[in-house]
Amino acid sequence: MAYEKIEQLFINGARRPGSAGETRDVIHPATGKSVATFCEATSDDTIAAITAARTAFDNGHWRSFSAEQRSKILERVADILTRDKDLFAEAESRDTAKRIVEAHYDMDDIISVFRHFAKEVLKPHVREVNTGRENVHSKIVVEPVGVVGMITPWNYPLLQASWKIAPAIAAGCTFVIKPSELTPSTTSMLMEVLSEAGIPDGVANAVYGAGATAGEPLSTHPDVDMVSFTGGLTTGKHVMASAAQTVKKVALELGGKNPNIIFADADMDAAIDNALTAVFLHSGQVCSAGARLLVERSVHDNVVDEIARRADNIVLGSSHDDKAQTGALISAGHRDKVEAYVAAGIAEGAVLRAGGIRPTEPELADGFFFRPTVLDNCNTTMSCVQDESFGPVLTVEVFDTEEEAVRLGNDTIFGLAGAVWTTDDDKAARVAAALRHGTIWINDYHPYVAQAEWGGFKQSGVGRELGEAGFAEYLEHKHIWHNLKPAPSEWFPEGPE
Ligand code: TXE
Repeated sequence: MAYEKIEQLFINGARRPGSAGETRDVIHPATGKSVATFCEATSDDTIAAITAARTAFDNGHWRSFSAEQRSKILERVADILTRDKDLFAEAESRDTAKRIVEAHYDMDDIISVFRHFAKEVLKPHVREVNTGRENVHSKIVVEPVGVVGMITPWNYPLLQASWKIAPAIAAGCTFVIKPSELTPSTTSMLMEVLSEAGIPDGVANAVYGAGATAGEPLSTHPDVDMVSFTGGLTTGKHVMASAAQTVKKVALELGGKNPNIIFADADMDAAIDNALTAVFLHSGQVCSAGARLLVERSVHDNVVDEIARRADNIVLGSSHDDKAQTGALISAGHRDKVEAYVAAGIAEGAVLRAGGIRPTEPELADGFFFRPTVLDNCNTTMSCVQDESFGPVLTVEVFDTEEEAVRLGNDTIFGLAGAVWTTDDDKAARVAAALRHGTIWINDYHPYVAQAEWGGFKQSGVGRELGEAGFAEYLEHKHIWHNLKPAPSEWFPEGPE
């Protein structure tokens, strides 16, 4: 399939430029050069997209699609994405500078997400209620929430879009999505796939551009029933407050500050190797990155020496460089933020053990690269331990007891994910139970599957994506009470004449 005009907005099944005629360049992070020019939506354009989604929801055609039909559409989307996987992976890696191999892994995950919700929608969703009364038939049915506003970030652009779009289609919702202004390509391409798979006009709409203009109506407009947001904490709070004005349903995934706990009795080769992947995968631009290493004092020196040595050996490079092990940060502004975060950590007393600098290779000079960084001697009073860097930065803290490990692991406003490394299964189970994070890995880091819920405790968010709960987010539950033998209730009987 030729993906044409993808730089234009997608509203009511048609491509169109932004009404103000403005555009924005997409910058390839590994070179700093423009690789695409997308149309910029005004807030009026987003409102037009919301109106299209509202009309498509209210006119009844899409709602007449059965669960089986919606399931077939999702399977078809997965098939088309499989067919066009290379095109999508190229586009994703061009916008994000992630290695092409990682973009292919993302595509496998994305396809599995569509297949998961294709199955989820076929499960029975009607529940009979035993009211204890004769002559009453009572049941709970599910219905789509309605029009969903979706706002997504730049680190896993199509993956995060698919976590929202697949369940929304499964449920029978209509939607408007605004991908990050830094990485709009694959979300725009997906609109063509949805049309090819048989989604009616107006059900799926996409607008591009700045959050404060193109994104804002998705949390404020009264025709939007739910807003689902993935991104930073500050913007997430703003979206939630805006959505409160019209009491929208809100789903938020806001990142984390995730503890990776290594006990002295762990399989050290596995623990150290995975500690590197936990934090440096995709240059740390992962909401579940294991950015806080908590290590038992007796093994601290060996563990940190080895992690620092291996961090220094990580090869940075562009997406098609076979030797590269990770890539650039998303933007110059984001690298500035990561550098400031490292400087603040050092000023607060952290000891720099690796990285902390931009790479010196001339071929990387134009990209937004930053060396994998290890900050030792950290504690929970430091901003570098509490704030999300969202870059390739590991902070190291020590602990002496299991209780202390748990206390430190929970000493954060976030609660997205964490891991524990030990050969003692009972200890692992106790720690997993005591950590207040949405995903806990035992002797592993990072794997997730579409069948399991994903989301955060505390300020990491509201609601869940994936799994069964990730489908339920897009459903309303309706109780239907059918009195089979109607009779006067006689609550207010007629009084005496
Ligand atoms: O995110 P923003 P940014 C974290 C990470 C990062 C920080 C800031 O710590 O350093 O967030 O990143 C849209 N109304 N995460 O500035 O602003 C915006 O256009 C509606 C964690 O890139 O949250 C984009 O589409 N939408 C995260 C989306 O919100 C608005 C992944 C996310 O951008 C808006 C990325 C508004 N008023 C960053 N303002 C994760 N959880 O994985 C902005 N947006």
